[in-house]
Amino acid sequence: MSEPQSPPPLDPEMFDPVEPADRDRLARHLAAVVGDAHVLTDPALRASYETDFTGRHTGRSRLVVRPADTAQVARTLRLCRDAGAPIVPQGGNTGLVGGGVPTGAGTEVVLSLRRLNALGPVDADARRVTVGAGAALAELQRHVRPHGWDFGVDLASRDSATLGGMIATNAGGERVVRHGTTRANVAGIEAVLVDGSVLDRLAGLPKDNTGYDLTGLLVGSEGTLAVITRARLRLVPELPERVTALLALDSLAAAVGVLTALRRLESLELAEFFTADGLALVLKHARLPGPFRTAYPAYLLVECAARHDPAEELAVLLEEAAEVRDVAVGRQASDRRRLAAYRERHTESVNAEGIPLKLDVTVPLADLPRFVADLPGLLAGRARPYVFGHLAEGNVHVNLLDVAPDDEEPVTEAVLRRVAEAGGSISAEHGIGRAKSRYLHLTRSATDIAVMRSVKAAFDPDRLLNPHALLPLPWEEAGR
Ligand code: 2HG
Ligand code: ZN
Repeated sequence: MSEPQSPPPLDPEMFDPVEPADRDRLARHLAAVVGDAHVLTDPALRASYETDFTGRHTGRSRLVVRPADTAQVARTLRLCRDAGAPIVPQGGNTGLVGGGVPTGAGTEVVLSLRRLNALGPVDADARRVTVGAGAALAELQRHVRPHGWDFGVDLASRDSATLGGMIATNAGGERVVRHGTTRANVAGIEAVLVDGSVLDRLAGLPKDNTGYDLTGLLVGSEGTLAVITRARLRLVPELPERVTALLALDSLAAAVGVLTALRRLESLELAEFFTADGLALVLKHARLPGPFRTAYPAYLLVECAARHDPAEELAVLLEEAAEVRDVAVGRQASDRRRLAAYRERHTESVNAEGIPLKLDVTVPLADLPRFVADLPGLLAGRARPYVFGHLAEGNVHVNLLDVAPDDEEPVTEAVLRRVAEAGGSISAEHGIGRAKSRYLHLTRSATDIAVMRSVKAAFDPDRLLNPHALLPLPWEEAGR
């Protein structure tokens, strides 16, 4: 095996430098398909597509193209493939692992799906709705809720996160405890392959045993296999009666204990944890009043939803839970939103302190309190940690501030190795993107990765679709 090398800024073998004449030719051809206004070559216009929400993952694209429909996406892909131009598909640009932004090479075309935002009629008979990849989650919620239906996945970034991006990353979010991840809520997909052909699995029949599940394969494929253009989504009944409670606890172990009891409630829809440090940061940056008179080491935000008011069953259960030190309850929508804000505003509050190193991981639930307690030792003063997340799935969002550039890799490796040793996953819900591809081997076996490589080669033999995301690059493998 060759000696470990440090990653070069761009892979010289993969991409030829782009001659200005070629750059112009591709832009001109694309403009003929999508219109001049939707091919962005000016650096100022491209900028917001080239940096992620945290500012950590940033790059430079060859151009940004914004097709309006599936046919335009198909023609765009064909033109890019003929020009040998790598493509980075992008939705609402709310990803946190650099999977939707270009590298620094200036060779990639950012393919924004945001204009594919049509929402089809709510099909109550089938409990389905067909949506464009570029529709934002909040737009879908506003579309289906008046009809008495809801989408089973919800996220703090609902106003910007697009459904195509959520599908491409198999987003999880806050309601997985009840409805599963995005994968469980997608019935069918339409996607464009790198050669411009359209893969139509949109029917999403409830029963259809005709071979490989191509829809399931594309969910979570992070734009590396095809470009998702439309999806047929499952709907769940919109439940009118809701109660939210913020529980104050002495420890995360106590939070796990209370969750075990809460899981007996069919109405349980949300179980989110955070700690005293994170709450202090939220109070500071979001300028919110504290939820309790004193601070507690750990907090659990729970929500129950049902046809009939679930407040009583939640209250009975909480009265029996000796671990609960204090409770704040919200029944009205405004009170429930106020309580949820203590958890949902963590991301922006961490961002307000600096550019975080984000490690979204799963650890087996029983190990979660010990994992969090071990973090300071693992970090050895190299970072200021904030942890919060989705307790029921053991999903911890490890947010690290003040990490020196030289410490980023050793710190990431130390945390992810600890996760792997615990039998967890190095990505719970944000995906692998560019940030974690070199660590994929920690929780996926060599056989897994070989199969994934074969799948990638079958869909995208020239490695043009999101080439820096998900699968480790050759130099990353050589460096192990
Ligand atoms: C959340 O659960 C998101 O709020 C973002 O997944 C997590 O900011 C993060 O690390
Ligand atoms: Zn999350």
